[in-house]
This record gives sequence, C-alpha cells and structure tokens, in this order.
Amino acid sequence: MIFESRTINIFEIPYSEYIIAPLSTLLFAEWKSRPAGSRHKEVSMKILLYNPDNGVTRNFMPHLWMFLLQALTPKEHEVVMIDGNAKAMTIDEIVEFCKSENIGLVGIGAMTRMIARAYQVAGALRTAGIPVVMGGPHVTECPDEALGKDGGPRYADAVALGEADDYWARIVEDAANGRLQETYEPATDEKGVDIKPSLQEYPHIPWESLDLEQFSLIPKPFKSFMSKLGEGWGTFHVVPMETGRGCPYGCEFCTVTGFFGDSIRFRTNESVIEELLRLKERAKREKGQIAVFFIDDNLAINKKRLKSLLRDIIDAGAQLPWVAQISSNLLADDELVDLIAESGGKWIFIGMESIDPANMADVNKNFSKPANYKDVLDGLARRNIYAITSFIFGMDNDTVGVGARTVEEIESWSPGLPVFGQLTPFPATPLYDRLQNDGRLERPKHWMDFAPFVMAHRPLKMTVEEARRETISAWERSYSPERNLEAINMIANSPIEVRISHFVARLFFRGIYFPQLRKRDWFKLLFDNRRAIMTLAGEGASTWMKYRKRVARAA
Ligand code: B12
Ligand code: SF4
Repeated sequence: MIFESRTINIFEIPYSEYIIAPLSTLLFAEWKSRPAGSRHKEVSMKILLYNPDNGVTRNFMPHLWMFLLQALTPKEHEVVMIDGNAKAMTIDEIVEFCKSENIGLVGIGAMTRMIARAYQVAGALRTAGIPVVMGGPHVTECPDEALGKDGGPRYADAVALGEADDYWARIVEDAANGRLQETYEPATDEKGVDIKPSLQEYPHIPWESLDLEQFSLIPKPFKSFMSKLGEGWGTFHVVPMETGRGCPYGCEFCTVTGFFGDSIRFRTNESVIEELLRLKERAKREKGQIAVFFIDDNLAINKKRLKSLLRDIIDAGAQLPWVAQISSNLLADDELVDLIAESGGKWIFIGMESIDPANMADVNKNFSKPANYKDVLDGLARRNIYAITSFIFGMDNDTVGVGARTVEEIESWSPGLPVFGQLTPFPATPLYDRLQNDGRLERPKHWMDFAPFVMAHRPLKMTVEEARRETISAWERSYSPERNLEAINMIANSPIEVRISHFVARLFFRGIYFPQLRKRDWFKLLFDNRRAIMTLAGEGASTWMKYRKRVARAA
C-alpha cells in the first residue's frame, strides 16, 4: 500500500476511514455480544493504544500487542487504536485527537528502534495532562529512562514491564479510578521469577470483524479489478498470529530469551486453528487474500509440537498462506518441510547472520551452520517455499569486503529475500554488557539518535564507516533490477503465481531500508524493473487466457 509522507492537517485526517469506522465496527460487535439487559451499560473510559511510526516504511502488518490488549480490556471501556505506520499523524494532531475524544489513558508500545519517537509523543501527551503508560521490550529493559529516573526528562506516567497480558486489566482499572501506579510488572513465584502468562486460554481477537482497510496491501484504485482475479485479490492483509512464546537459545545480541524467558509456552492447536478458520472465512467473504505471519521467534523450537500443529491445520482445512521465523538448524528435516508446504507455508525468515562460522561462535549462535545454508534453501525452494535470509555486518571477525563475499555466496543459493543489518547492542542483552565492559560502545544510548546504518560500537576489524558502506552495497546489489530479473529467471520452473509473489516481495523488501514512501519512488522502481515486469506480465496474461478458456469449456 502506498502512502504519502506529507504532514497532514488535523481536519484532513479521514477519521471515518481510519478511526471511526474500525471503532464503530468494534463497538457494534461488542455491543451485540452483550446480554440484552446489559446493553445500556455506559463506557467509563476511552483508551488510545498507539504504535509509533518507524519513519522508514509503512506497515505491512498490524502490531499484535494492540489487538491483544484490546481483547483483554474490560468490556466497559472503549479502545481506539492508531498505528502511526499506517496513518501518519504529527504529535500535535495526536494530542488534539486525544483531547477532543476525551481519552482517559494512552498506551504506547515500542521496540528500541522506535523509542525516541514514542518518547516524543508520550512527553507531549503528558504535558497536555493525558496519562500515558508505556510498555514493550524497550521500556522493560530501560524503565528508569521512561520514568525520568536516570537524570533525563520523564516521558511516561507508568511503565508496564514484561508481558502485560495478566495485569493489563489492572492498569486500566487503576487509570479509570485515577490511581495509576508508576510501575506494573508480572507477579513473581516464590523464587522471585516472573510468572509468565500461560497461552492455554488465549483471548479472542475479533479478526473476522475488525476493519483492516488501512492495512490492505492492494492500492484502492486496483481493488475492484483485483477482486475479480482468481479467487479474489480485492484486499490483501498480513495478519500477525502467535502460537507460542519464548526461545531458549540465548543468542548474544537477542532480547527474546531475556524478555520472554527460556521456558516456551504454546497455545493449543485448537485455538490456533479456530483463529485461522475465522480468517479464512473472512478472506473468502471479502474476495481477498489473507496471509498469516506466525510471529513466534522460532516456530519449530519444538519440532514434535509444530508437526502436530501443521498436521491438525491440514486435517481441519485451515490452510492460509503463512510466513514464520525458523532457525536453519531446525529445517534440515524433510518431513517438517513437507508439512510446512502442505499447510500453506510460503516464506520462512531465517536469521543466518553471517557466512563466517567464527562470527557465529562469537554471538553464541553456532548451532546455525553456514555450511548448511545452501541445502536448507534448496530444500525449501523445491517445495516453492522461499526464505527471507537475515544477515548482520560489523561482527567481530568481519573485514572490508564482507558485503560482496556474502552476496556472492547468497547468489549461489536458491533465490530468497536477503536483508542486511548491523550488529546492534540492544539494551539488556549480553552483547550490550560485553561491549560496555570492553569500552567499545561509541553511542551507548544509540536509540535516542537513530542513524541509519551507523553502528553504535566499534567493530574490531573494520571502521563504522566501512561497515555502513558494506551494508548499503549489499542492499543495492541484492535488489538491483538486474538481480530481481535474475532471481525470477532462476525459478523459471515454478508456477507463475509463485514467481509474481517472489518479485512483488522483492519490491517491498527493498523498501525496508530504502524509503519508498512517495508515489514517485514507486513509479521509478517500477520503471527500473520494467524488464522483469514485462516478462511476468506476458506469462501471466497467457496463463490467464488458458484459465479463462478452461472455465469456458467447463461451463
Ligand atoms: C513481528 C516482529 C517484527 C515485525 C514488526 C511489524 C509488526 N507489525 O509486528 C517486523 C518483522 C517488521 C520487525 C522488524 C524489526 N524488529 Co521485530 N519483532 C517482531 C517479533 C518477532 C514479534 C512482535 C510481537 O508481536 N510479539 C508478540 C507480542 C504479544 O509481544 P510484545 O509486542 O512484546 O507485547 C507484549 C509486551 O511487550 C507488552 N506490551 C507491548 N507493548 C505494550 C504497550 C503497552 C501500553 C502495554 C501496557 C504493554 C505492552 O504486552 C504485550 C503482551 O504481553 C518480536 C519478537 C517477539 N517475540 O516479540 C521482534 C522484536 C520486537 N523485533 C526486534 C527488532 C530488533 C526488530 C528490528 C529493529 C530488526 C532490524 N534490525 O531491522 C526491526 C525494526 C523494524 C522497523 N523499522 O520498525 C527486537 C526488539 C528488541 C528491542 N529491544 O527493541 C525483537 C524483540 C526481536 C529480538 N530478536 O530481539 N519485527
Ligand atoms: S534463535 Fe532467534 S529468537 Fe532465539 S535467541 Fe537466537 S536470535 Fe533470539
């Protein structure tokens, strides 16, 4: 979906489209679900859940935390959700909106990458006298920063630490009664360890009725035409869904093991399948497409359980196209990969990090073996499943040329969607502590002045500037029009829809690091890639004609 990145006037915001319509759908569905006698019940507080924009891309998918907390909000309160990535609003507009809508509590969630923006919004709301609670990984790791207890300004009235599922309702009640506490955190057991929410009783997120228009990836002008294609492409949504939480691997740079803990918790297969079936029904009703992003950090962390889930999905006919994150070591299993394909798996995100085993050992990730990457990708591609492969530059053993070496290696594998980042010390990770102890952190609070591709610490065998150049050149080479054409030609034997989806995904992925927010950026991109587009359009047209003839013959 293409959005314009202009500053908007508060009166121009299409509230009816982005806020009022979803809200009224939500409220009506909720009102209908109440017993008749209780329908007069008054709303006691209006809550805004806000996700800050990342300033680079528009959202391809809503953030799960907002929908989860909305589902866990006591019914007498009303929830409005605004995702800054889907609808850009200035800080003044947000404050104005909260005042005019009489918002009694604003909940803001953010990862480290978006925290500076989150603080700006939170600070302005607080100044305007609107109570703010902040949650998510960053404030869990740096609560004093959000509360102004580290010498800096205060941004939030309250912080929610760790997983908030079990205590969000308490925050809401406290705010409604004017007694918001400063810190909320999960209850602890007798050893002082956080009691993690069990996912066995999972809340009902009403995906079937939520207005997801703002997240459709099909531009409006094409909607009518696209809804007539195949089973219908009038809308295309990527919906986040979790089947479990936690990862025990403890890679040095990762916050997941610290945040979610190393004990893994799963939803029941029935609950996942019930949610999938509702989404499938919605896609059919809308003549659109829904893909699911299983946001578990490592979907195959328990292979026996994943195989059982995938078999149940297949048996229940609950297949939707899906994407998930799985580490490469768990994918060398033909039975699992067959089940992934049969259950709808299309793209697998693999944190490959480096092609150098010494780097993998340095970050405690040598369970993932670069020597096996080619086999894993080829195995997936044989089933028309493609990989999103993530690499990190600026690791301790990286030297100048690492970008070109990595891309050359990638180009010898079945084509995927490579993404390139830099080793980043997120707060409260073992990596952060190591670099701090070694005196290597150059910008210890790098999140307060985010600079694209500029590392926050000194790599050992190259400079910060060299690491920046390596990263940019790897992106440029991997998503050049020539490489895009080569990639779709490498999968010439795959069905046309697989090749088109691969190509379209390439155009969107390029946008992760090279902003493509304006219409003219997209026109230029399409023009530059005209050879690939013509190739696919020609094949697509002939496949379409054959399909029409078959349908006519059958009639
Ligand atoms: C999905 C996902 C993404 C999506 C985000 C889009 C989307 N719409 O979701 C994509 C793939 C784009 C993405 C990108 C990145 N991601 Co990411 N991502 C995730 C992932 C896998 C799942 C997030 C999720 O939904 N979790 C499930 C929900 C239920 O958990 P939650 O969000 O933490 O919410 C709970 C609590 O935190 C709390 N909570 C959260 N918000 C709020 C707000 C309030 C008010 C309250 C009360 C409570 C609360 O309550 C919730 C329920 O318990 C997490 C890992 C993980 N398992 O969480 C990484 C994670 C969040 N990502 C991470 C990172 C680093 C990134 C990138 C920076 C990577 C990179 N180098 O490019 C980029 C940033 C992109 C950008 N420019 O915005 C890190 C963040 C670490 C940190 N300290 O910030 C994580 C934790 C993974 C990791 N390996 O460490 N990511
Ligand atoms: S396998 Fe992935 S989620 Fe688990 S600790 Fe390593 S990087 Fe984090």
